[in-house]
Amino acid sequence: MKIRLLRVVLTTLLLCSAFVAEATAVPSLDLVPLPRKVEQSEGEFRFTSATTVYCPVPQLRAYLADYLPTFAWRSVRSRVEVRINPSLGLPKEGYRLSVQSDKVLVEGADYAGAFYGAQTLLQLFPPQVYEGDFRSPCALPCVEITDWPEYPYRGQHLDVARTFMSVEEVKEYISHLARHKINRLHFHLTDDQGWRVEIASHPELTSVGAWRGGDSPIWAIYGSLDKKYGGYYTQDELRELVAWAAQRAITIIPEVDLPGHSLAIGKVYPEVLCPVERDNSRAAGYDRRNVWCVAREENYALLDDIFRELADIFPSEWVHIGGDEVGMSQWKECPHCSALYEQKGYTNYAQLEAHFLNRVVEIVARYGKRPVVWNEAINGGNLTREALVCGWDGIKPCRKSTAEGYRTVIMPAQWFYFDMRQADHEMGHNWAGVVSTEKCYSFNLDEQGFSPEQKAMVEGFEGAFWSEIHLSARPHFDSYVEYMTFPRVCAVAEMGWTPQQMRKWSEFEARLKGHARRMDAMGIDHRSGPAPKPEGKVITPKMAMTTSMPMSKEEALGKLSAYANDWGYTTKRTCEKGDWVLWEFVQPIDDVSVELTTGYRHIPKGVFSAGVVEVSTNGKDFRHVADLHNGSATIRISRPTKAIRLRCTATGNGDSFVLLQYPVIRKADNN
Ligand code: TNX
Repeated sequence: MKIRLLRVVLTTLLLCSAFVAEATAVPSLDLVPLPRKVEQSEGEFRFTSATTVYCPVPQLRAYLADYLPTFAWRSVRSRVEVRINPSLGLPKEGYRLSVQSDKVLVEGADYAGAFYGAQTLLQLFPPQVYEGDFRSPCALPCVEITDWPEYPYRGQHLDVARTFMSVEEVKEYISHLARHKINRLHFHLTDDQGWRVEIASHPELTSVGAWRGGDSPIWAIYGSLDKKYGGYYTQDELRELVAWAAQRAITIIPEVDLPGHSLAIGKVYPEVLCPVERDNSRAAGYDRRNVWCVAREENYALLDDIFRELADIFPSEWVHIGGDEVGMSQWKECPHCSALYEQKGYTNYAQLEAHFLNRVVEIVARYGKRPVVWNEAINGGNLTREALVCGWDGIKPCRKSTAEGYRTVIMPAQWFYFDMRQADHEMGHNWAGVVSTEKCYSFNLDEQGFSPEQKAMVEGFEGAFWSEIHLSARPHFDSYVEYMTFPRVCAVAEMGWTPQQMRKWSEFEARLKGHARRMDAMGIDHRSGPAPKPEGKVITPKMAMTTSMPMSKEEALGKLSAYANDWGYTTKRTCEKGDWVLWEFVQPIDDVSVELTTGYRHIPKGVFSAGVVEVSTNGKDFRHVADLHNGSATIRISRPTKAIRLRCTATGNGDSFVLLQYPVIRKADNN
C-alpha cells in the first residue's frame, strides 16, 4: 500500500516536472521582423521598478524614456545598457542583444543598430510596454540575439497629396514604422490633387495649390465634393518630422511627382504646362492637362527654387522626382516640345521624359542629392544610371531596371500596394488584385526570374499607400491608413530584414498572432482576421433600370437590368443636379437590404457627388429614405416596394462620367 502510494506520488512528481519543463521550454518570442540568430536559454532577467537603464546616446535615451521611465540619467553603468559599439564587427544597422539573468546588454553597430536592438528588447517586454511609462515588474527571457538587415532599403510610401494627414498623424505613423525596423518613409508630397510642401519663394504653391474644391482652381474630387479641402506642411513642420524620423532611424525621402501628376501646380502656374488649347467639352469642362512643358526654360528655374528649398529641409541623400504615368499626348500637341523632340532626334516620347528628368537630376545634384524615379522613367533608355528606380508597375519593370544597371526598390503593386483591398468585399482598389498579408508576405525574389547580377541590384522593398480612398474611409475607420497597411507593413519589414531562407508564411502567421497584441498596445488600428462580410444571400428580382443620363454603351441599361457586369457602365457625361437613376421591380421587393452604388464599387470615383435615395410602394409616389454618402447608400426595405430612385442634388463630380451599377439586394438567411 505504502509502496503503491509512493509510486503514485513519484509518477505525479515526474509528470509535473515534465510538464513544468515543457511549459518553461523556450517560450515563443514572436519577434517581428524575425532576427537572424536567436539563441534562447532557460532563465530570466527580472525587470523591476528599481532596475536602471544606462544609455549614453542622448537621442536614444530620450526615445526609450517614453517606454521605460526607470532610467539612470547619471552616467553610471548599469545592469541594463543600450549603447553604440562600432567595433562589434557587424554590418550597418546591426546589433547584438544579450539578456542574462544578471544583466541586459544591447549594442548597435551604429545609431540605427542600437535603435533596432532597443526595438527587439522592447518586444521582449509584455505588450503594455508600448502604452508608455512601463513600471510593472516583469521577466525578460534569457536570450542571445545577433542581427542585421538583409537589405539596406526597407520602405513605406505615404501619399499625403490625395488625402492630407496632419503632422501628428504622420509622426504617429512614423513611430509605428520604426517599431518594425522600416528605415525609409517615401513621402509623396505632390500630385494632381494638391501640393503639400511650403516653398517660401513661391507661396502660391500652398496658399492656392494645397486646396481643392470650393473656390480653388483645383476641382473637388475623392471623398470631399462639397467643400474646399486640403492642407500643407510648413517648412518648420517638415523639419520637425525629419528630426522625429531621424530619432527613429528613418530617412524621409520627399517626392515631387514630375513631369506628370502635376495638375495642382499647373493650376497655380498654368504657364508651366504646354501652351496648347484643348477642347474640354467632352471632359465635363475639366482641363486635365497635368504635364510640365519640357521646352520651357523658365520651368527649370522654378524647379531649381523648389529643389533648393527641399534640399535644405530634407537631409536625405535621395529625393524622388517622380516619372510615372506621364500623359505624353500633351507633348505631342505642343509645338515647342515637338520641336525639341525633332532637334534631339528622339524616336519615342519616353526619351523626352528622360530628357526632362535628366535636367531635374542636374538640379538636385547641385544641392547634393541623388534622384529616385518611378519605373516608367527608364523607358526611353537615356535616363542617368545614377537614379534609384521604384519598380511598381509589375515585376517585369523591376527585372528590366535591374538588368539595365539601375539600383532598384522592388514594390510591384500585385504584392506591395496597400491601397489594394485585402478581401473581396472591402473598400479599396483591386486593379492589381486583392492583396492579403499572405500574398504580400509570400513574395519571393528567388522565384521571380532575377539573375544573381540582377538580384545584386536590388536595394530593398517598399509598401505603398495611395490615398484616393483614405478621405472617404475616414468616418468608418479609426485609422484607415493603419487598417490598410498593418500587418502588411510587418510583412514587408520582414522581407527586407530577414534572409529569404528563414521566411515561412505559416511561422510568420503564428508570430503575427502574438505581435497583434503588441500592435494593439501600440495603438495601431491594424486589420486582423477576415473582414466582416455583409449578411444575407444575394437575390436578383426581375427589374428594369432607367436613367436620365445618356449611357456610353447601348447595351448598358439592359445588362444592368439583368444584374450583369460587375464593373458597371459609364454615362456619356458627368452628373447634373436633377439627374436620376430608377429601378422598377416587376414584383414588389420586401424584407431585404439594398446596396446602391454610383461610381466604382469599393472606390468613390465617378459618383453622384451628392444625392438622395427615394422609395415607392406604388411606383408613382416616392419618399426620401436616405442620403448618399460617397455616392452610395445601403437601405433596409421593410414593406413591399415597387421602385427605388436615386436623385442627384449637385452638378459635377470631378470626373467626366458617372459609373452606374446594378443594386445588390440581400435577403436574410433564415437557417
Ligand atoms: C498608380 S503607382 C499611381 C498612383 C495611384 C495608384 C493607385 C504610381 C506611381 N502611380 O498615382 O494613386 O496607381 O493604386
